[in-house]
Amino acid sequence: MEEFKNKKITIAPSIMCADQLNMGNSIQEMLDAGLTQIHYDVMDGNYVGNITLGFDLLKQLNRKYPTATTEVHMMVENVECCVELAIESNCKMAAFHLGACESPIRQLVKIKQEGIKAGIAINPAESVESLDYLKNYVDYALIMTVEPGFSGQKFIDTTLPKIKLAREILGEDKAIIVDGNITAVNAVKCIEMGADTLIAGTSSIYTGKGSLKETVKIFSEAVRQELEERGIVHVCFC
Ligand code: S6P
Ligand code: MG
Repeated sequence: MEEFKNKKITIAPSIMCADQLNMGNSIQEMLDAGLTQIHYDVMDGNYVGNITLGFDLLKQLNRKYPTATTEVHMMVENVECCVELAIESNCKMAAFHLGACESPIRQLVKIKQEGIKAGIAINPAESVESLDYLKNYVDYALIMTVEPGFSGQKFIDTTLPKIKLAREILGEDKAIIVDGNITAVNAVKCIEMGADTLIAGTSSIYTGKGSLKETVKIFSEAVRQELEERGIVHVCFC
């Protein structure tokens, strides 16, 4: 369990699960709760059967909240076009789906050239082996633990060994984000496999019970306790 000592775990709130009618307040609430990495889902209605947040709003958020590490998750068919828009929005991290892109290396290079961290998103039914060919170009992998498109889905257990393999391929320095039904129990399973960033949605901090500060505290304590029960101590949350 030594390998987990002082390991940093990031909790990143999924903004599509926050109060979208009061977006400014929602962001401020996240920052006040100590959460600085903000997961921003862009869905185009083609790659997935849902339409969510767009780049104009992202640009405004980045202008108004420059301290937020906006991490955009593009579930879109036209990756090339959206990479341009992500760059223009001034986001800090940007990931697209490998299965949607014909020129992943070119797109990753383009993102990184702008000083933005570049990520590859991988669906539950896709393999992570391709990361071996991309590892020199990516800063992080975004492993979907549900199929993309909607919040409130059920965790797919067969994604767990993929997280382990992704960690082996990427080494210790790159981030591995897990996205979808990250309850405290599922979070711990993912951390044990090598994940370090938890996307927090309706399963954890947007439960409607209490303030965000309170739900974040409850969630991080629950994860800490689950980890301790497995002998993993001294993990820090940021
Ligand atoms: C889903 C999207 C996710 C969700 C998040 C919601 O396609 O990419 O980021 O917002 O998974 O969390 P939860 O806890 O409702 O599954
Ligand atoms: Mg997402």
